[in-house]
Amino acid sequence: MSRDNQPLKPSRRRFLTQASTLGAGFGLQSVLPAWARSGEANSMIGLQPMSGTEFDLTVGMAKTAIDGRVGRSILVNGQLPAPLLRWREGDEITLRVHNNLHVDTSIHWHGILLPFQMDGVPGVTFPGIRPRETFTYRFPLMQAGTYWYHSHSGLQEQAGHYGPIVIEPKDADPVAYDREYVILLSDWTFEDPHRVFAKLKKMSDNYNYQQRTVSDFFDDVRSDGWDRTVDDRAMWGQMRMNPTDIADVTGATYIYLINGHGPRDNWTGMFVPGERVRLRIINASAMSIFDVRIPGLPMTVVQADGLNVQPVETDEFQIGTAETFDVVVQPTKHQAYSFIAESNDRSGLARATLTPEMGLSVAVPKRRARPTLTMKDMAMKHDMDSMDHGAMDHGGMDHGAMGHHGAMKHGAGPAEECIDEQDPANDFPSGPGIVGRAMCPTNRLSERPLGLQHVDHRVLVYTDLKALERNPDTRPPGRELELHLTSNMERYMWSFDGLKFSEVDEPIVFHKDERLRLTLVNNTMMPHPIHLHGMFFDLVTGDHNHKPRKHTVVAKPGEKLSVDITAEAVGDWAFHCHLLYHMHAGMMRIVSVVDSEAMT
Ligand SMILES: [Cu+2]
Repeated sequence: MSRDNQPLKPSRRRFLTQASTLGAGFGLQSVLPAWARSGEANSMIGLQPMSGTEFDLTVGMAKTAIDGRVGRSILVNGQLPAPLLRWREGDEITLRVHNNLHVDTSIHWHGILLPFQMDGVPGVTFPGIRPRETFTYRFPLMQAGTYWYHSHSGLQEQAGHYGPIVIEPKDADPVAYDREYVILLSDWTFEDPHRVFAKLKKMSDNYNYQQRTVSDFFDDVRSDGWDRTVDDRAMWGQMRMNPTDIADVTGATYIYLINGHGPRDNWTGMFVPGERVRLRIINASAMSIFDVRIPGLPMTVVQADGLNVQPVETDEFQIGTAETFDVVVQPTKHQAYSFIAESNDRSGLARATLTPEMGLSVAVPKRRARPTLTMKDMAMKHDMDSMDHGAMDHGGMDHGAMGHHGAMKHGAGPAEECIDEQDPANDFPSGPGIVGRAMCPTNRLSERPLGLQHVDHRVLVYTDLKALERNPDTRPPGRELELHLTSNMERYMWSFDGLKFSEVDEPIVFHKDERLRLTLVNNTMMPHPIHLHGMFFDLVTGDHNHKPRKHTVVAKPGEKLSVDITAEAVGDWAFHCHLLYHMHAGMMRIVSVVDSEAMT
């Protein structure tokens, strides 16, 4: 099939039909930027980005068609997602951001190394952009790769204020490919994001429609036996937790989008069999962690968070909120493939199609069984598969008392892996913001993510990632900082060390040019994608010179992981969980990189 001989564009035709049924006055046709439109002739030859060194971006609000319904969203230059910005490493760029909203806005350039005044976090690095005002960002590009941008004001990101960035390398790209697509994942709700947050505050498992039922109970009995099932149930009940509590906000309210297209809109990218197709996959969602696969097509991961990694082939990977992964696929057959991004709690999925010809049909796999948390996710000694229930004392296992009871250690296994609470060195903060402590946190970087432990194909784990280039700083860390991820889930309180952002006066201080190790201990039952602005994390995977370097790292439940950081960039930087409502609830800090020599 020739590139010029593109058949009709069913997806676009349907889109226009929807637009006319929804009312002609909304200007819906222009809402999707060209790069995000599906099955277009021009998508055969690549994306239509905004490129160059000078950009004007206008933030506004308008009605938008999403998966056949009308919602109100925040648009940049009238588009959802916001325009693809295509930059070149080494250029200095200027971006004038005009605010047409009635409230303040901002743009943060996620993963971009720049002077902190250009980082775009209101109250941390600049005052924000007032209505009708313009803020001019200007910075040099010192890196290449796939990144994204989004509002750092209130809950605007949930309402559509996000877009992709591709920075072309100034030297030859080590990744070979014939065609590329940006695949930007997001979660859309027709509810007002503030209402979503208010509902979470009122009842944190509001969107968890997947709680286990009586029939689940009898299924469990059939597979696990009566005693085990009753034990398991009683235990979860006494902990006042829910083993299906994987995500706070779920497919009960979300539609999962790819390039602004819902599953019905079915974003479609074309290929010629035999081509190497690079997919730049960005998780621009507010609250969702996705499991990504293309059934029948292996994916070679070549980049993570914008930086090249040694190519590694896999069949599925998990992408945390704000992470990016670039993969290369090479479909050789004349057939269509489904690109599937399933939310990690299995409450919904985003789907797109890769095809050599419009109209080829391909099955969308059914959603898989929802995962359930195990005792390992609580950082207890054993998971349910190996636990000796007979020896456990369930009586004292109140969630509120988690970690303050000898029974939590179960008496088995090497004690040194668990925390000795008698040791004053293991002091743990207390207060209303903390319920629960991981008593036996473990490094889980080589483990498959929750929900993918038992799938019968290859799954990427963090320790598979190795930087393509030697790490720029291989000094051993001079000091270590430990930070606890904490929560009181029932009250929807999320924090570091038990204190929410508004309760903390002091920043976390890094000293300029020091190499330090930051250790994160996740005392909560949820995975948290933790993001530091302005600097990369070198993930401590055991590799010496080729640690994967990331701007966002997902800490699994009950996990203790470390990252090494070179504190190069003087200034104040936001450091937070990238689940939007967790950040909003207070899981955030400021990191100040201080040049003490300059001060003396
Ligand atoms: Cu979080």
